[in-house]
Amino acid sequence: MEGGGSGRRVVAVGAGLAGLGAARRLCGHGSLLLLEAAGRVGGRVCTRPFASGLAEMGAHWIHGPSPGNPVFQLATGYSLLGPEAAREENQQVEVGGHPFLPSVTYGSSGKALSPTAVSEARHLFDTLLESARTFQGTKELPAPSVGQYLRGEIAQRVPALGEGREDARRLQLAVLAACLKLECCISGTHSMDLVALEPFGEYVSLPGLDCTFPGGYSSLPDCMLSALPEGTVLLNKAVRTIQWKGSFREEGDEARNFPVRVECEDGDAFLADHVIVTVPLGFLKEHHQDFFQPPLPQRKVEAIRRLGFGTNNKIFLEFEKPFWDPQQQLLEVVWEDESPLEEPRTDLEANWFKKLIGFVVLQPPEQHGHVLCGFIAGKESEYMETLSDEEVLGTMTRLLRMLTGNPHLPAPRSVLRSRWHSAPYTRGSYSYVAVGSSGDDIDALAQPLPEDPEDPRPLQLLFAGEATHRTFYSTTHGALLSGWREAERLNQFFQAPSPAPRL
Ligand code: 6YU
Repeated sequence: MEGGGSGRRVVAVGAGLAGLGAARRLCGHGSLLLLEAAGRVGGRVCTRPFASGLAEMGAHWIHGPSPGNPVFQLATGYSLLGPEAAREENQQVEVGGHPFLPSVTYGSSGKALSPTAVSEARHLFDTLLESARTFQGTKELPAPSVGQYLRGEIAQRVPALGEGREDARRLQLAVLAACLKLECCISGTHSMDLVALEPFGEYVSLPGLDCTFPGGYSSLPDCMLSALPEGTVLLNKAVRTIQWKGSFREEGDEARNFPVRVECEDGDAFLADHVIVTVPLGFLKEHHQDFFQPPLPQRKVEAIRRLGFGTNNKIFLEFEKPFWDPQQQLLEVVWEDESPLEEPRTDLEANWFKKLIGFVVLQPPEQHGHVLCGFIAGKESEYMETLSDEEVLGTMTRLLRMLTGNPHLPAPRSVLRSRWHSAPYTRGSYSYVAVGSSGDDIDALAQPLPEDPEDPRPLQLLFAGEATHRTFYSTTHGALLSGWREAERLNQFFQAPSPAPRL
């Protein structure tokens, strides 16, 4: 191999957007191998055929498709986006992470709710949520978590809700409870009471009207894979352990020794100078003690433990015919007897489906058929993963019959759902900054090892993945940027003049 870093061996673990992005930027420097546990690339970007179209089991939208978003730029470069996404007006829209979709809100009593009442409560929620983003650097916080802060603010406003009318007030509270569930899906958490208030504003929303990939989100990792030299990625190669700070020699080559040895579950082993670890935080939480030998330093372990990693799943339902109006793109659900000021129900078996926030209508129907995509977060979502397809389909049918007030509503033709919590190499959906953690933990997670800058064998372990990006965590663009960041770190190291040998 030619160029800086010549002869250096780099192994990346995980072929999601972080791993693929890193690999692309490292091409041409030394030898590079990307090891992926699954039989496909993309990780939490995963498109599957469903009905007459496609279903996104993981990432759905490009959040903030605008020139500052590298996923948007890359997808545009590969011509993967539709004409709408390319329109400049759409790239300038500020949606603050909540794109507007024409919607109908079903109440649990089987009637569509008044749009005015719903939007009044939503407007209040959005205002409070905006204020929850203003506490960065504040020492005296009104509450430790976003959920507690929001509920405190809502409690203060109860007398004014619904202009003093009891039934109107109840409805406002019920819509606010539904808003909290939506926020759980967005943050990928069981409860907003788990999400830290002080750093909440550190997450950055980019401008742009969220868009999807007409040919599926997986078209992006597939293009990224094609751009790599053949043989760079090894699929079905789950890594069992990463030994670092070692001195490993290859048979027949006594002259060289490598500080890192990556051992796979199938017994294969690879020696390397540098390993970029991009496995999800959920996997690290479960396996870090045995995955790294010697174990990670305490600061890194604390960051892994403290940062949050929750579950957000999707339930796709295919219908013979739509029961919704053609212009409706979002069917929301409000449980009219709920309030954010009351303790949530804990009996998962009886109540899991009440955490579902509603359904996005997949567009356009000519491509997808008549498909709804439901979103559900938290422990209820993890419970849903334990049920059979028949049980989920049966529960969804009963729920929709209740919401529409139509006991004869035909059952969906088929169902498909994600199960991110059970996925052994993911163990959840995405990261959030949990109570007790902060953006400093994200930086600590991203810190390469060994920590000592004077170590003669630096950058043995580098860390990328969405959970290592301080302002774009939980997104595809955060993942991609983190991969580029670590590749750049190595490229700079390769280009730097070698230090004089220490005497
Ligand atoms: C986005 C969106 N989106 C919905 C759902 C999910 C996610 N995201 P990867 O996991 O991809 O790769 C790691 C690889 O490592 C993987 O292939 C493993 O198999 C492999 N591996 C693990 N262990 C291994 C081992 N031992 N050996 C070898 N290999 C191993 N993001 O931009 N738009 O609409 C959504 C959504 C259901 C599950 C999403 C979305 C998140 C992204 O999918 C995710 O961040 C990246 O794909 C991760 O890439 P990676 O490379 O890091 O890991 C204030 C505040 C709020 C904060 N949140 C607001 C933003 C909301 C996020 N949006 C979510 C919404 C949806 C619907």
